[in-house]
Amino acid sequence: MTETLTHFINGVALPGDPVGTSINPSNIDELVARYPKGDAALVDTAVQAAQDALPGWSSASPEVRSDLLDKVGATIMARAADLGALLAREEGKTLAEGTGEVMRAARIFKYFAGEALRRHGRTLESTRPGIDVATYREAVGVVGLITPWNFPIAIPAWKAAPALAFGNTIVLKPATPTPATAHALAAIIHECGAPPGVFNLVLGDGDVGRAIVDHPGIDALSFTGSQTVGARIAEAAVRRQARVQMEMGGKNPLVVLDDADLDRAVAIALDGGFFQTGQRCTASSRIIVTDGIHDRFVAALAERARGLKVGHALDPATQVGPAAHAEQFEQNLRYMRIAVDEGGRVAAGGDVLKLDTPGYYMSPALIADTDPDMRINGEEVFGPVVSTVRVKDYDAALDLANRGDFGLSAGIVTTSLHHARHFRRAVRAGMVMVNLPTAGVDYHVPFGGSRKSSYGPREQGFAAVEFYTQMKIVYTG
Ligand code: UN1
Repeated sequence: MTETLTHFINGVALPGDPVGTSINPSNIDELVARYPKGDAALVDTAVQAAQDALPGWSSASPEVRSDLLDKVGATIMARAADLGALLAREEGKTLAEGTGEVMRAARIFKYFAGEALRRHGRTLESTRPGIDVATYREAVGVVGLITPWNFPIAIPAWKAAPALAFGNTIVLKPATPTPATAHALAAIIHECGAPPGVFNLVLGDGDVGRAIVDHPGIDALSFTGSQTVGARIAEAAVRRQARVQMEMGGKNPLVVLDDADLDRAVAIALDGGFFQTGQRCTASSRIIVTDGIHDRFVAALAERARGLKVGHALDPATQVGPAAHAEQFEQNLRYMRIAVDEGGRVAAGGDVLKLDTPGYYMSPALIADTDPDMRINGEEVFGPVVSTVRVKDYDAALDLANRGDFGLSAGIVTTSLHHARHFRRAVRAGMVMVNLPTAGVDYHVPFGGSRKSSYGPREQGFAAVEFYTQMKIVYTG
């Protein structure tokens, strides 16, 4: 079934010439949706609608906002099976991963339904007698959300839910490869009674994103995507003093020490490296292994990687789906060639797979015996391609973990309390995972990295209020 999508502007589903196509990466002969592509003029209309809706929405009772978010969460949850299947068809993650992501999106809305009611201001004692001092948290204004294809419902949810909870209005531009999932979310938000203009969706390509970034009516920008695009957005935002928050790439190290439980270490690496086809900014893409466990670990991980069932996202037996789109697929294969040319040894996978349906399938790849300076250890691949580096001890592992431009998530697998505690403090990353995969985070906990991975206040959980509100300080005499 091919859906025809619309924009959503000022409470109206706005059709257009459906020139864009969303393709099922598990079967590229299948069209998931056709969609219209917006332009700068349409972004301007959407921003205008969001500006007009702002006074009403930001001053509405928090109960009104909470009720909307709760209803959106419940509706997503009730339709999790269908939405999960749509997501798996459009993005290529497995049905279980797709449904899990939909449930995450639902729970994010429910969490922020609670946050909307919470009191985020403070009262302070004045140094002057008879004066009251209080801080309030007010909406920032119209927020522009630019979201990636790898979490096509959870990331729009984790930006939109706090934005709405705290009284902002929204213009969302979802990633080009996954418009149908974002459209389904927008339709639910409207169906649940969002007032016209509170939540606007503009579909399209990079020019829509740029029009949002450069629009003087957008007060804040939240972006998740590549570092290159993010750097440009930050510059443009700072130039016109718009608030900006960005989540970008990672080259997340997973350190495996000699004293680790081997089976556990392998299971953690398998999950962090290959699940969701490695298409997570938090993926464990470089594994740093100490000498004493190295050979056993690499052999066991290679064997498990070879055993993973790659297939159509909707086949319940599939463990690893296809790459989400052609460009990503080519990038995975390009990095395979780069790694081999630089001297890496392919311990498993990396082959293009011809299955029953034509899709972007490759076998999960483990590239062993790599040198820390190889490009495969510095650049984000965003696919099921994992490298290993051998080091002599913990100190060398930590040193390597701290190299590179990124600093999103870092993991360690060890039974040593001493090393786990030291790593937690000394590793340069926004998130540290001890005996857990670097990817896979809770929906109610702050999220974000350091260095080139993130910029601006943290997303999610109790931290989301920082970005989506501005503080007003009131003295009363
Ligand atoms: C996760 O690891 O559960 O785009 C979430 C991404 C991240 C989210 C990862 N912003 O991959």
